[in-house]
Amino acid sequence: MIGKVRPLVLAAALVVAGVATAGPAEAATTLGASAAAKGRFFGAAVANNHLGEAAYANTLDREFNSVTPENEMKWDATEPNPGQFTFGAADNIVNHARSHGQSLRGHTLVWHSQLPGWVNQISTGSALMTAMQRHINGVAGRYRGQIAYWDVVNEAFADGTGGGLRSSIWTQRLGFNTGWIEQAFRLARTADPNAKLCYNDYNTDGQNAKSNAVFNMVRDFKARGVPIDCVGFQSHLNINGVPGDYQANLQRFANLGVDVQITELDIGGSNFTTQANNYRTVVQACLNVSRCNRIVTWGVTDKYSWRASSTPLLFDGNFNKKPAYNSVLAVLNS
Ligand code: G2I
Repeated sequence: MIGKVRPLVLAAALVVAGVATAGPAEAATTLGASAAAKGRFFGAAVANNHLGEAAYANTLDREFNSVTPENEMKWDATEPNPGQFTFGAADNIVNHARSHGQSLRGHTLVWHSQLPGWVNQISTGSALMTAMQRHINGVAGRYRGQIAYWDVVNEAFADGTGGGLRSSIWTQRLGFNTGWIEQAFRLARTADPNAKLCYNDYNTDGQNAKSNAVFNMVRDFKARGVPIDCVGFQSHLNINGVPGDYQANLQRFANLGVDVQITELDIGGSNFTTQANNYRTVVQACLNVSRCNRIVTWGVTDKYSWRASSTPLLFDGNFNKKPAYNSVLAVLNS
């Protein structure tokens, strides 16, 4: 009798002491819980207009412990007219996440896309800088203390072999150097001192001219004390597409002293077995890099993916778990 009671008493004591007692035999059964057991978050991009759909919200809240608003915190959504902020949709996602204990990634403060027309019409660098300051103060200030990681600047670098910044309103008015990016990070730190600040981009998932250019910027920022804490790797991948040096690339950024995160993961593919293997590779790479502390898929279900026709996510259009879901859960529990 006593022999049967003792383990329970011991387990209870460990729980009170805050010691995890789950062993391999009690592997967690959701992405978020399994990632948490590895000291990570597993998240999804969320669209406010789907939160009212029970299957969508139930899947989100059961499986994911991190939320990124897919569009609702972007400039066109939050400041459609100069100095007039609209936060209804973003607030709704933030409230949903907070009430379900989900950590938030803010996306995104400064980007060349999804800008309201008035920003694209700003004709001088000083006016654009003033607008950027007001915008960062307005949006990052609104959610001060509630955002774990902000994508401060998104997709500033050009594709191809040049290794330079992309031509956009930002570079056209403020120059083809990283000074305005630096300024955005400094403003974001002031607006929300407790948020970790990220640079986020795509086609940076292996070592190439673009990721090298980002690497050089981050190294420079760290050397000069510019407040950058994290680099986001979007990882919009295809069926053939996990670069062989994916993990090594994450690791070289981590070695600069920043967190690294997979921020917009989706892997296109109609062959679900190949897709599952590619997902496994990405998640295992992240787990192998101690500073890779969050993985976010760019959506919950194939049904609402920005590239739905390539069925790139972990849940199908009926919210059923796909083979890729099972491979991800298995790696997280391994
Ligand atoms: O393009 C995929 C992602 C690449 N990295 C940055 C992300 O912010 C970006 O997300 C996508 C959203 O998933 C789409 O939902 O960004 C697109 C716009 O660049 C979003 O598409 C837009 C449509 O183009 C608009 O017509 C629509 O009004 O979504 C808007 C809101 O539903």
